[in-house]
Amino acid sequence: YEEQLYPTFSRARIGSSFQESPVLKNPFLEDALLGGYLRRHLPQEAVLSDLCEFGERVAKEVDGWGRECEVNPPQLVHFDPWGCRVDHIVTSPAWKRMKSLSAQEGLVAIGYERSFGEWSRVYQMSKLYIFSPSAGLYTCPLAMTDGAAKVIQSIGVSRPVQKAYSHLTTRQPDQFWTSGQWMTERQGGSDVATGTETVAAPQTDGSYTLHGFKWFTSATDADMTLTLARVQDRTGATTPGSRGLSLFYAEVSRDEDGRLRGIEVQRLKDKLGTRQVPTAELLLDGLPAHMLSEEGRGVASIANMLTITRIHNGISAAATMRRVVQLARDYATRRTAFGKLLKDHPLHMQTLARMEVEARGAFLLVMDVCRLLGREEIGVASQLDTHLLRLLTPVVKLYTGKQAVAVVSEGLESFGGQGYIEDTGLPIMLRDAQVLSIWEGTTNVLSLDVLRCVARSSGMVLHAYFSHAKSLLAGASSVSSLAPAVKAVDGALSELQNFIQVAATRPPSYLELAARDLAYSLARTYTGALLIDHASWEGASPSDTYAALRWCEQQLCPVVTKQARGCYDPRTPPLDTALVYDQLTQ
Ligand code: UCC
Ligand code: FAD
Repeated sequence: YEEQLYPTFSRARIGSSFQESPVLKNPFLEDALLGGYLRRHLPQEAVLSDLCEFGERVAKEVDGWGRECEVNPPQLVHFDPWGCRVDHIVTSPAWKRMKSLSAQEGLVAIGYERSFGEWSRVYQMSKLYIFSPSAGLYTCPLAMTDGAAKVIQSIGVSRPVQKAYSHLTTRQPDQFWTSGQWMTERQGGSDVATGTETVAAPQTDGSYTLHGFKWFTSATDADMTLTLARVQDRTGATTPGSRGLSLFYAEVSRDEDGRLRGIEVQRLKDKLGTRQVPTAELLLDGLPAHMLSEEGRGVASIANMLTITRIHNGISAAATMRRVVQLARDYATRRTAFGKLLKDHPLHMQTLARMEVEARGAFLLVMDVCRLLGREEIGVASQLDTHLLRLLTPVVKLYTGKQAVAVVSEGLESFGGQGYIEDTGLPIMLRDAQVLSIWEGTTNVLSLDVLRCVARSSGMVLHAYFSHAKSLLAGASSVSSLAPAVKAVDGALSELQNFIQVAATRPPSYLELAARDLAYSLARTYTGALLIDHASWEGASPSDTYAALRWCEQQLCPVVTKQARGCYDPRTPPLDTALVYDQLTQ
C-alpha cells in the first residue's frame, strides 16, 4: 500500500532527482581572458593549437590522474622485508604519469627552448596555468625543477651540473629529472640566515659532504636538490648568519645496497593539503654535494630559484581561482533553487562576478611578471623591466596567494553543501590553496622583501613601477568607457607617491608596519592599470571593460587610509601587543 502511495521513496529507492555535478570542460577554451591575452600578445597558431589540445587532454584525462594523486598519497617505507633501511617514498602511478607528461609537454623545457623569444615564458606559464588545478600538485616539483635550471643557467652551466641541467630541461620522459629546494630547517624557514645549521665538510677532491637536518623538503622523490649549508673550516668552525651560507648541489642517489646515499628520510609530514606531494624531514648524514655559489653567497645565489618558484606559485593561485569560477558557473546552469537556475539569481551572479574579477586581476598580474621574465631571459629587458620584475615577483606571490584562499573559499560556498563534501573533489582546492601564502615566503616575509628591494635600489624600483603604471594608463586615455577606472588608478598612484614621500621621513619601523598594506596597494593599483590596458586593446570585449571598472571600484590603496588613521605610528605596536595578549601576563 505504501509503495503505491509513495513510489519514489519506497524500499530501496532513494528518490529520482539528483544534483548534477559541475563538468570540467577544456580549460583553455573556457577561459576568455587567457584566449584574449594570447591573441593580443602571442597569436602564433602553434601556441594556440598546442594549448587547445593540451586543454582537451587536461579535461578528459589528466584531471582524473590529479584525483588519483590525492586518493593515493605517497607513503614512506623505511625498511625492506628483511629489515634493511631503504627509505623508499612510494608514489602513485598517477604521480609518475604526471612526471612523464610534464616532460613530454615541455612544461619546464619550453622556458629554456625559448622558441617564442621573449614570450616563451608566457607560453610555458599559460600551459602550467591550464594544467595546475588538475595536476595533483605535480606543479610543485615542476616549480622547483624550473628554479634549479634557472640557478644553474645563471651561475653558468658547467660540470658537475651540466648533466643535471640537461635532465631538468629535457622533453624525454626517461631522462627527465626533478629537483628539490631544501632551505628550511627546524629553527626557521623565513629566517634562513639564522635557522640554517647544516654544515658542509670539505673533501680532498674539492667536493663536500653535508650534515644537518632539513625540516621541510617537498617532492622528496626528486633526483637532485639545491640546498644551503655552512662550510666548515679546518677546525670545524663556521661563519654565522647570511654571510656563512653557501649554495650546494646534491644528487639523490642510492648505493649498491639500495640505501640512500647520505640521507635518512625521518618521516613524511601529515599535512592539511598538498597531500599528493611527499614532504619529508631529512637527516643529511654525509650527503655528497658540490658548492655552486661563491662561498658565503648562498642566499643571493638561490634567489633566482625563489623568483621562479614564486612566479609558479602565482600561476597556481591564479589558476585555482579560474578553475573554481569555471566549475561554479557551470554548476549555476544546472542547479535550481527557489524555482530557477542559480544563474538566474542576480545575487548569485554578483558573487560569481566578484570572483571572476579577482581571477582576472590575478591572471594579468602574474602574466605580466612572466612577460618581464621572458624579456630578461632573452636579453631585451630594459633597466625598468628588470626593476619591475624584482618588485613585482614578491608582490604577485603574496597577493595572489592570499586571494586564492578567499576566492576558492567563496567558490566552495557556491556549490552549497556539496562544496564541503570530500569526494566531490572541491575541498581539495581549498586545502591546497592554503599553502600558497605559506611556502616560498609568507605574506609578511614577502612584504618585507618588497621593502628590501625598494631600499636597495635607491628609488629605481619605485620609479619603474610608477612610470610603467602611468604609461599603461596613458595608452587608455582615449577610451571614454574606461575613464572612471583610469581616474581611480591615477588617483591611487598619486596617493601612493605621497605615502612613500611621507614614509621616507619616518623611522624604518614605520615602513615595516606598513609593509603588508603597501604591498597590497602596489598589487591592487598595478593590477587596475593592467586591467585597463587589456580593456583598451582593440580586440577587447565589453566584459574586459566591465572587469576593469569593477576592479577599480575597490579601495586600491589601503595603505593610505590606514596611514591617515595613524596605524603605523610608534604607539601602535605596544597597543597591538596588549590587544593580542589581553589579560595575559607576558
Ligand atoms: O617553501 C619552499 C618550497 C615549497 C615547494 C615549492 C612550491 C613552489 C610553488 C608551486 C606552486 C604549486 S622552499 C623554501 C622557501 N623559503 C623561502 O622563501 C624563505 C623566505 N625567507 C626569505 O625570503 C628571506 O627574505 C631571506 C631568506 C631571503 C632573507 O635572507 P637574508 O640572508 O636575511 O637576506 P639578506 O641579507 O637581505 O639578503 C642576502 C642577499 C642580498 O644580496 P646582496 O648581498 O648582493 O645584497 C639580497 O639582495 O640575497 C639577496 N636577496 C634577493 N635577491 C634576498 N632575497 C632576494 C630576492 N627575493 N631576490 C633577489
Ligand atoms: P616562521 O618563519 O616561523 O613564521 C611564522 C610566522 O611569523 C609567519 O606568519 C610569518 O609571516 C611571521 N614572521 C616571520 N618573520 C617575520 C617578520 N620578520 N616580520 C613579521 N612577521 C614575520 N621549505 C623548504 O625549504 N623546502 C620545501 O620543499 C618546503 N616544502 C614545504 C611544504 C609545505 C606543505 C609547507 C607548509 C612548507 C614547506 N616548506 C619548505 C617550508 C616553508 O617554506 C616554510 O614553512 C615557510 O617559509 C615559513 O617558515 P617557518 O615555517 O619557519 O615559519
